[in-house]
Amino acid sequence: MAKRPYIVGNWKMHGTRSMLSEARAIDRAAERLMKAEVALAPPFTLLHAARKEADLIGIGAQDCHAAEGGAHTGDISAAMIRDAGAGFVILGHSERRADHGESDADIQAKAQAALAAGLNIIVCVGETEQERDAGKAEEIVTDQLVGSLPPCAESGEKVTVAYEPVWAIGTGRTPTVEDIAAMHGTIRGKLAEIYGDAAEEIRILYGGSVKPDNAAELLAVADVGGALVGGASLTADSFLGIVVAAA
Ligand code: G2H
Repeated sequence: MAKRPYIVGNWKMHGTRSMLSEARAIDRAAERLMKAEVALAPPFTLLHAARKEADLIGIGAQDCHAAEGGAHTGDISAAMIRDAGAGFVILGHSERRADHGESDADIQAKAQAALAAGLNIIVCVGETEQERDAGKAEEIVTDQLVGSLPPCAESGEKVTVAYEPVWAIGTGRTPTVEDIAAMHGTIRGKLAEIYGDAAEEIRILYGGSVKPDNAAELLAVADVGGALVGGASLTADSFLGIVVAAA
């Protein structure tokens, strides 16, 4: 059965309490835009308040630690995220891979911890511009999938993959629709190898400079099951422009 498109806003390191009004406006509109499944990933500091402000849309975090608890100053566990009222976590975003040196193995350990804590996961993969120019995009992405995804998932429903070419993030540049279709097809094939039939339930999002004016075209590409949106998710107006394009 075809699933609703999944539109996820990643606020990154943006947002103080004054931005909760945007979450509230998105939540209110989501009620009449039920053709899409809508979610926001604010910073940790806003998770609990965002959950209270917005009770229709999904609320998730942008990272978690792999351990259940312990001496990890400054880190947040999957159970803490769940306790704050969130239902999912984004893992392996390229900014975490680059800024924090996260390896595929680190991300896989976090993915397993998140699932064990009852969170759904969105695992990000994507090649750099140099890797694409060298003709290695598919190899890099499939290696990231094998290395980062939990080897077993009780249900594909709990796992989402986001394809985010690094060179398209926050740059205003996007791949051609043909390139996105080809990569999503490759990802779908690899997911089937990893998970068998359960792979069919896994949505593959596209991320990287999704805006209200290109969303309809990007979301119409074969096997694009939604979008992971950064800059354009920071105001309700612009994010809802993308949600409307999806619905
Ligand atoms: C990619 C995306 C959100 P932006 O990082 O994950 O950000 O839409 O700003 O390119």
